[in-house]
Amino acid sequence: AMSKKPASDAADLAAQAFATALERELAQRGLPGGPDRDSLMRAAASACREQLARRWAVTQQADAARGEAAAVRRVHYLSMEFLMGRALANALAALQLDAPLRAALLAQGQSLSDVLEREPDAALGNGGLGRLAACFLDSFAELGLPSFGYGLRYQYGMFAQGIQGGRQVESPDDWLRAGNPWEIHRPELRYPVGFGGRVQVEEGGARRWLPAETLVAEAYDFIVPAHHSERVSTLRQWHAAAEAPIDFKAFCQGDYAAAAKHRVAADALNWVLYPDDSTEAGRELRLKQEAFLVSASLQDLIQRHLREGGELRSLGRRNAIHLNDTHPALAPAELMRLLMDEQGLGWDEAWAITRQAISYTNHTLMPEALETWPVRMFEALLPRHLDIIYEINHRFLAEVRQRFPGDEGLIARVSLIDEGGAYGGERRVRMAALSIVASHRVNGVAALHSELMVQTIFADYARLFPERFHNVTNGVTPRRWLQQANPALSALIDARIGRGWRQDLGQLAQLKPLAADVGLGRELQAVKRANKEKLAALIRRELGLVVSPDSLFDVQIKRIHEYKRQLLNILHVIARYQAIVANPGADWTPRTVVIAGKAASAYQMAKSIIQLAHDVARVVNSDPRVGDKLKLAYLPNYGVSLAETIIPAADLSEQISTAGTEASGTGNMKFALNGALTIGTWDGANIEMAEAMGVENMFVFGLRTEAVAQIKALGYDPRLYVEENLQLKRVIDAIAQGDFSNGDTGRYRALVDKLLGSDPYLLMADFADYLAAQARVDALFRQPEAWAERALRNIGGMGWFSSDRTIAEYVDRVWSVQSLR
Ligand code: DL6
Repeated sequence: AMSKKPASDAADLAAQAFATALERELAQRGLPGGPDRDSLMRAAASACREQLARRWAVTQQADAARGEAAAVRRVHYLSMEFLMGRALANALAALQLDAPLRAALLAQGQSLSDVLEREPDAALGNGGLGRLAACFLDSFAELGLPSFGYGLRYQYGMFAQGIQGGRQVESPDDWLRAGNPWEIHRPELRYPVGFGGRVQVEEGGARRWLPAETLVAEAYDFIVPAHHSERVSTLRQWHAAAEAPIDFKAFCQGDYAAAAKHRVAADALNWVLYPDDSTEAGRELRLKQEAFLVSASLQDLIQRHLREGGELRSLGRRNAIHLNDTHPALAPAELMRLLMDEQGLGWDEAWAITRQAISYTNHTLMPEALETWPVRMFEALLPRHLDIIYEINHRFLAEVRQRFPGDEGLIARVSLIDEGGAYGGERRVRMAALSIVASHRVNGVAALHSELMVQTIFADYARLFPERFHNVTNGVTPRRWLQQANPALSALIDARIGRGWRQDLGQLAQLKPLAADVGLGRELQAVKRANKEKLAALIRRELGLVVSPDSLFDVQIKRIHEYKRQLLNILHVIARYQAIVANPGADWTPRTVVIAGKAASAYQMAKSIIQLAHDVARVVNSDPRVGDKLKLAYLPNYGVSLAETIIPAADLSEQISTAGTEASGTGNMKFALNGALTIGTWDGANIEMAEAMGVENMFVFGLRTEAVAQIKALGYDPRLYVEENLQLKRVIDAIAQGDFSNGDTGRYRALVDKLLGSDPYLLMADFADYLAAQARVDALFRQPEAWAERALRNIGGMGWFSSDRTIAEYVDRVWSVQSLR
């Protein structure tokens, strides 16, 4: 029964709240010359925050009041990453405060967009997995799903990327430096989280963990509003504090280091988001962070359940606990511990609750990204959890032995403990195995990924528990990725099919029959052109590089990873450059290639790719023979806000991972939604996108998954492809002989050797087909009407890729929540 306030009321409220907050800001900051943009941004955030807090209270009351009878099930989404980006524009749109605030700011002589720019990104995530979690929070709110997102309040988010001499340099992202105007501290929510110590066996055999160290988890709430109701969703982020901030005795004795010991331990835990999205840092601190997130979140959940009058028996029925990849995979062990050791349940009862509550999403097939932890680290940090994991394993393996007697190979493969074969004798806990065994549902994030998941990395488990494995294809929120990022395109769509797509993205299908409308195509081109001018201005500001908005904007933005094949893109740029230089008078389709992305700080090959991109850019961009025919722009410090400017300006979206390696991709969806055409492999969600929009509307190239496997099985030799293809040979030779590195032949030796040696991602094998697809791109771009028609067909086909649809599927197939709005 929640509804919007009439617009005039909202405007009055907003103006009042803003004026009050601004006064407070000015008083606090004492700015004699009037408010600066930071103060205005903070005042605007405060004005929103008050209303969000009110909506939060109403939402919580409504959820709690539904009670046992309504069988409401709350979803608890546990994730080490939430890549939220900025919040102000989203909050203003959701609260319908954008127009009144724009007016209030004008009165201060400021534009809304300039003020919005002052907000730092909340970059508490590495890439796709973290941004997906942020889109999900938006959909939780929009769908009215009773839910909590749970994460950590890192003091430093994803590192800031600078470029010096063409190389990536990392610096800390001090996003909380000026405070966070959005967070609401909840001092009443505090939970102890233990580490280390020993397990005591009590009379009657009960186990009790006596931790050596205890930290306290303090809650900070970040509120995410729905856009079409007064519902909100909550991201609860945990901050670690020492139980007693200083050891007073040690302090009085003058031993300040000892006095501050606990505080330092707590600070370390809050410190930093691990800047690696594919391989675990293998550091004790990371495991502590994971344990901290899980324990605090589950204690919070149990306490809420009991406070609302729930019985322990109904805990699993009333609460879904979702593991966003294996980072929170300690959850089953911790839930068992809390239910048995703290609440006094027996194993069977606790296990039934755990299995009923827990579900798990896998986000990658890369075997090196499957998280495992040394048993000795568990012994030292989490001895009681290790006990429980051993017991889960014991019972699970007994079951397997019963079903498959004598198959000890299977036992070794599925055991929750790797006995050391793969790790030089070190025994390790397999977190994915724990997640699967403890879950009632396991899902992949796109159709192909889910298929490969059960055929490859989880084949044994799929044989044991076929009913657990499902697919839920990812999606993105149309509120941020179309309405907010691309207001001009939104207005154009509104004018043709109405505004309903914001809530029901499927309505975009109404654009399909209009795709051949030349007038609409021209309007679309005009919108794109304006967005490209904005991006061109940004490129000029950032890089001092002038690019033409008339050129084809060809964009690849994502984490730098060999499997994502930014290197293939760069090889194409080099080939094109060489061809232009060889024949400058030919009728070239002008291109601006834009690349952005961060490399994990320890990932040398990815860093080398970044450097090569800069070296190639320097040569190409300064060659007078080339001019507007080709430019390469590497934009530094990629993040959510930068993506919001780049994506609406793209003509071409590069989604060129080796088939079978990209779990889904979500950038691919954002681009197509904004009218870019995709050049892509038959990988991840590209496949479902092609099917939804018509494969003829995508530039598909490259070996498919089966062919990749086959070629590898037959003994892939990349050199053969190079020897056969003169164009490719010239490209590789140019890199090897130092054409882009001032004659330094050593700089890219490792990179070239890998391409010619093993080339695990088959760049050499896909090069020719990629270039052929790029030639088709050129040809179509020269026919603006045909291009616009395809772009409209892309947009029209994207209705299914809303995160609202994704969440509705989770609700239906994974979380079994009956009472959605
Ligand atoms: O599911 C979200 C996103 C997918 O779209 C990407 O394809 C996938 O690479 C990404 N995975 C990660 C890191 N994975 N782990 N662990 O970000 O997830």
